[in-house]
Amino acid sequence: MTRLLVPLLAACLAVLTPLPGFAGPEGPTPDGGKVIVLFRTGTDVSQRDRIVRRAGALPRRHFSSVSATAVDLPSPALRTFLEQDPDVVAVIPDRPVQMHAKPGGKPGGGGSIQVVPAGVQRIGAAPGTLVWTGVGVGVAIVDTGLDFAHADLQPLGLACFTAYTACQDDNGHGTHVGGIVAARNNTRDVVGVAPDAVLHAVKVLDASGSGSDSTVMAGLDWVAQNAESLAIHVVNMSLGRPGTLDDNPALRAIVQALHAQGISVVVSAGNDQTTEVSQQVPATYPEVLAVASTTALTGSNSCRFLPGAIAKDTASWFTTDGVFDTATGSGVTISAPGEDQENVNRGCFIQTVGILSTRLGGGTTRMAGTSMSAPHVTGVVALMWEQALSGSATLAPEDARAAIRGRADRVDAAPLDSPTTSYSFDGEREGVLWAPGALN
Ligand SMILES: [Ca+2]
Ligand SMILES: [Ca+2]
Repeated sequence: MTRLLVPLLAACLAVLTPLPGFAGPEGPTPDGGKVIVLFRTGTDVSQRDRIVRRAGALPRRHFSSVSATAVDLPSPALRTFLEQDPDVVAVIPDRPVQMHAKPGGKPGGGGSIQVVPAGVQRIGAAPGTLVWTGVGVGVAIVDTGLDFAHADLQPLGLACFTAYTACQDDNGHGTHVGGIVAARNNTRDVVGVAPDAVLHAVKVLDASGSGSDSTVMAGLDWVAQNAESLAIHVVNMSLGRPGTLDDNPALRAIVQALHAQGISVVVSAGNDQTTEVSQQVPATYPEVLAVASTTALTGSNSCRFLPGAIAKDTASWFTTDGVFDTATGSGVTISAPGEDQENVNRGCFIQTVGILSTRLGGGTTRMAGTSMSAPHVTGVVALMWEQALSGSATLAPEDARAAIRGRADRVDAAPLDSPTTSYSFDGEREGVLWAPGALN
């Protein structure tokens, strides 16, 4: 993964090129035939089904937490029929959603010696340093699934959800994210932030790492219905799309329902450094903990135009950021490692060294992105939950946020400025996630 670096000298100004695979601000175009129909509150499933079919459309999925149904429109004209129904509030596009990571470096291999990843070390969660390990805390990984055969994730929670045909990961992203939260503390591969937490696969993204608002809503619906019986207290969503706070009121409503249930929803801020978190869904929702990316370690530097190496705790060149609004709860809650380090070569390109975690098929691999930042926070929330439960208490999502923000490391100093031309300081140095602080 490379990127042209900032020319600190005007003479070597270089053209910034977007990386393949990182969706631009507009993102993919919605499929016009796939929509989400929002109904008046209280319109039950049989009514919704009847209304959709009467209009000549096909219901794909009825949601439980909200009065909404995902629908296929065989012809665009049918949209008008639906909109005319007095029980229909709105018909909105079922917009595409993407995972927030790309491979960032060579596979890490597998093996007989357990590595403590740099991100886990940076946030103060290396094995043996904390009393809590996530025992008894369920975590929903809303992603591409989990690798049920991975030796370093055993045992996985058996209850799972898929918007496709199986809960098994067929991409690798969900398995990597899951390993950052809870790779086991044993003698192999890696170790996660909360190695004894119970991971549940909620597969809402396909083999290419893509889904849509309706697959995400279906996954969150399943979490809302099953959280109590499965002790799911934290949801990780390392995904999103460009959007606005109110462009899908039904998705927002499900997230609000989870928040009201006392579940912390942790979301990657996004991998588009040209946008703010307020332009990313679901990261912009005030109910979620949006997480931006920093480097865990100081990189190497062979570029003679750069005065020094890119230090640890620097804002990642790709991260979406945006100041936290204490009045609304919108904005980046905290930064956490989304890559090990950024090395700068002689051509002044940045080479991202990704986070080491579990790989689909076994062993380990590296990936980078805010997708990797969010699960560090998810793991810490799982640790905080175990601590709360040990005292017969619970942990309200806003209390989790306050503890994470209030006792972050290097507040007012980090994230350090990225030296890339596309970086602009968002006005707040919220600090880096610090597990020992959050745990008091
Ligand atoms: Ca391990
Ligand atoms: Ca910031």
